[in-house]
Amino acid sequence: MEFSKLWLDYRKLADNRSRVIISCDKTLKDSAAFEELKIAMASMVPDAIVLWKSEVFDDDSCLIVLTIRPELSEEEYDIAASANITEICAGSETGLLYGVFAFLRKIALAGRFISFTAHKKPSQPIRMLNHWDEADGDIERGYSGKSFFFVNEELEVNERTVMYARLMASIGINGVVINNVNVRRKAKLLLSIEFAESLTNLGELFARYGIKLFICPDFAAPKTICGLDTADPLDENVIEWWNTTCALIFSKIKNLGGFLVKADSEGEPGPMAYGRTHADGANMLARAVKPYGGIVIWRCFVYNCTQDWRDKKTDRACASYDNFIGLDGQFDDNVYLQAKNGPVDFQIREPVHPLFGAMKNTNLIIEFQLAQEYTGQQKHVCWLIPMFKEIMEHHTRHDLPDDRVSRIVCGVAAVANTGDSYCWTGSELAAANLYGYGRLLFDEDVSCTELAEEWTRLMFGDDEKVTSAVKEILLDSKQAYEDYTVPLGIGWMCHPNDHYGPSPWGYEFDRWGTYNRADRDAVGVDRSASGSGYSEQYAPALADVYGDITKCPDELLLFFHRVPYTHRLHSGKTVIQHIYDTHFEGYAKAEHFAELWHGLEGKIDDRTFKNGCERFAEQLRCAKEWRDIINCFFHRLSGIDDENGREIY
Ligand code: BDP
Repeated sequence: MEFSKLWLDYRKLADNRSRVIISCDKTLKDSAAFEELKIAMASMVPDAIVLWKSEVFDDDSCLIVLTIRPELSEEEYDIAASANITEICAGSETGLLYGVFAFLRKIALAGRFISFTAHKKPSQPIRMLNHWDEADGDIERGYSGKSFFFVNEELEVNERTVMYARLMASIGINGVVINNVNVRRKAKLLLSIEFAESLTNLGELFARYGIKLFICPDFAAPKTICGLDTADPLDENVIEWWNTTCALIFSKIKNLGGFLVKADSEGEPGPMAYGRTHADGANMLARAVKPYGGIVIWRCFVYNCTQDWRDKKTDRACASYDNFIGLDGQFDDNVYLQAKNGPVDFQIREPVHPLFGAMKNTNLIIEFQLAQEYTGQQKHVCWLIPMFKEIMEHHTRHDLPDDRVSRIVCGVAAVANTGDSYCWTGSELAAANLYGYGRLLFDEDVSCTELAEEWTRLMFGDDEKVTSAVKEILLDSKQAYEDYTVPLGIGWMCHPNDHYGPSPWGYEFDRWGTYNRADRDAVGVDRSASGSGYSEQYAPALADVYGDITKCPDELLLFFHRVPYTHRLHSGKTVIQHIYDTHFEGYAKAEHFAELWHGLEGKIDDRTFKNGCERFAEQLRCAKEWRDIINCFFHRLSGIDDENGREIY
């Protein structure tokens, strides 16, 4: 089984020692924190012997003291380091592990043992990854190979899952959902005795690394597993079945955190089939898991996916809010509603989901997508962290002293981008998304530039040319992708089904409710008060900005308004000229990225270099296709030429 260690490939430090002494209470000798230090020291100071406590301490020794301090909270750590003595204190073994990873990161970046202090506790309490893995090994929207959790229909615990747990703990992930929200085929049996043992083993591994295990159960399990003729959440037999099942699985799988549920959405079963509400469904499950400290995360991605494109009054963007706003305050305290970052579906540009500014009495989690379904499928480099940061810092105008999304949510989840590919994420550069995501949730103050630099150096070492090229690529990649793909927030100009490459009419006459409404006169969807009314779902101060064509930010103009091609943006350009310019510019940026990458030959390992070359070649091919098809589409519809006389094919 071959796989890369990504950012945990500890390199040799510049200063060697003959002894590394790890001093800690005997009970911590078996902890993951202690083990990680041993693994790291063996590579970073290969000539040293690593000892547990020791009487001998001289100039050539390095002492690392690990202490649990009950006055610190569980995930909080405190580090005081000098070149020879480091003390890491934390509130629990998990906190110690986070402290150890922070210490290792710092010395790896410095290349030697250094003096520093650090005191941190995570910015977000719930920091989750949602895997969309199927029990048969496929991954929905997976661009990194097959599942490494499910191999030959069995749930694995092996070297790879151990490495996975280390990687996740190193970036502070504390909850992992291992199976797809669409619960298909054999995954329906995850609640049955068949999987109990392997779930227990995986749960134990995760627990060692501070990660709670979650599964997506089949909401219809009382029918599919038990053979009842209903899954009605208010039916006594159904309630009884869930209570008994939860008693069983939680007693076996000690580290089970609870369930993630996609209900009444895109064909998944849910309470509405029985005339019940989402609150009825979520609360019934929440009560079944409550005695074991479990939680239920219930997704808000609910809309009519059989819409009629001729019906201009129905707007998919409105659906998620409309389905849930009336239920505010009706959910039990161990229910969390998980809403996607935008109202539609992980497009490169969407406004922030209106529920974050509106639901006042409900626990909320925001969901991002690391798997680059709509953002280049890990063939295009698209570093999403600047976008995540911007969304977390967005002011909802909720009537709270601090109205930012980061203060409103109780946690964050992201659809994972991993698989069994050698480098975990298909492309090495896509691993920067995974890394940046975890680090940002743990420490919201870290800047994107710092993160890009940190990740690049941990992955590729200290060559300045490599650092500066990779950093530049990462930091500019999201804007480039937005520029050569879909303009001004309109979204959905990709191929139906696989969601890759341009197809401007692809979704236009389809049932999914994802329209651009482009014709010869105008483009965009009117979502103002006089249109679909979507803009009114925001707090008044924001509704006023989004709903008013003169105030709406340029980058969201076509999401909120339908305008003629000659409409002038705040930037001073017309919509049509903006489309042409950004498409040419975006492609030129992609060309520049490829050149930068090619300049790194011999400076990064061959395998990574070649993988990058192949992917940049595909990014260029596809970016050109986007540029030409989108420009040509709007050129033909509008009949307006490019002011700069460039040829539009
Ligand atoms: C969409 C994906 C689909 C997922 C769905 C979801 O295309 O495969 O099942 O989201 O989030 O983006 O449930």
